[in-house]
Amino acid sequence: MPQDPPASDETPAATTTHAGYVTLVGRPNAGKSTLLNRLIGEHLSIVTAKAQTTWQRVTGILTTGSDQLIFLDTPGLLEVHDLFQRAMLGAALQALSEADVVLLVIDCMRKPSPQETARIVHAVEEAQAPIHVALNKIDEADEQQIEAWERWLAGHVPGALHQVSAADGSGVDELLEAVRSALPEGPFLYPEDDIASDPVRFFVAELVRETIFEQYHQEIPYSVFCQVEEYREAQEPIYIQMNVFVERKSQKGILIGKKGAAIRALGERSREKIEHFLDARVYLDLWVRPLRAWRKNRAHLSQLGFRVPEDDDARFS
Ligand SMILES: Nc1nc2c(ncn2[C@@H]2O[C@H](COP(=O)(O)OP(=O)(O)OP(=O)(O)O)[C@@H](O)[C@H]2O)c(=O)[nH]1
Ligand SMILES: [Mg+2]
Repeated sequence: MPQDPPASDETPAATTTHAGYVTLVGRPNAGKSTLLNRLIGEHLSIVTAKAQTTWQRVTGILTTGSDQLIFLDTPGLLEVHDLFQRAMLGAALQALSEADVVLLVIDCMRKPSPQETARIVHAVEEAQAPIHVALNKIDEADEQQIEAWERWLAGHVPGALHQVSAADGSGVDELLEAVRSALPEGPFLYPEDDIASDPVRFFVAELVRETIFEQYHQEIPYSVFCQVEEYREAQEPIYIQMNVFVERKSQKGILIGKKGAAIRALGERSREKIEHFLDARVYLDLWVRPLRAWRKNRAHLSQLGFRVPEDDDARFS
């Protein structure tokens, strides 16, 4: 007759957990934010067809079983032409320095030209962590384009390659498994149910900025910064007053449009997105305010929450 195992007063061994920062870096428009959203399963980081959409780090957290992956979406690795772009590049390089795993995202549709690859080489040199490469947009790229990148990467980037489409999800599960297995051992850094660490105000302002990228053209999306001024949650609908800062007075007129039509459309579309995100009714009050040449002004940038690296730091030039 089988015997019961002897009773033991030893506590069962605790499960070993793995946790770490996975930093998504790459050129502007490579699909980093789309990939972050795909990995997390939520529209956390704003996505548009225009380059330089992401301006600050966005954290997305995925806890599965005994693993916690903290993804850091970053601004694109760009050529710097003003103080604000120094802050953007600084944010990307800072997140890169904090990585336990680097996830380099490549847009296969573009050629691996010297202009395209210079910043990537630089980032790879800075990286202190294992690198995984997501060759993105394979839903649209052809074999030749993918092979051109595979050849270039083989000579320049010491990391495993994964062909993915952040847009339709193909290859993303395999990529996730590979990144998971590269995580260091350690305790969870966030509660298991958390998917984000940024405040709700940040996401709300980002949704307005995303809509500005969709509805306006030329320099306008790049001249506008949104910041929540007031957020009254106890009210029904939730009252949100948002400052929409423009660089020049003349841009105020463009933003508002003929008889206010443009800003009304912006307000309506943004409100719909915010209501979907919060799952609550919202009254959105947009205030367009000039903040002269904020992209070039250290004090304004600091007031808006951006950190500009010091002038003498060659990595940011
Ligand atoms: N066809 C295709 N398009 C994609 C894919 N991933 C992203 N895109 C598109 O590429 C564009 C840029 O995507 P984003 O996710 O905003 O790119 P990003 O790297 O975050 O860009 P920045 O924030 O500007 O650095 C958008 O129009 C996306 O819809 C993909 O796998 N396939
Ligand atoms: Mg982005």
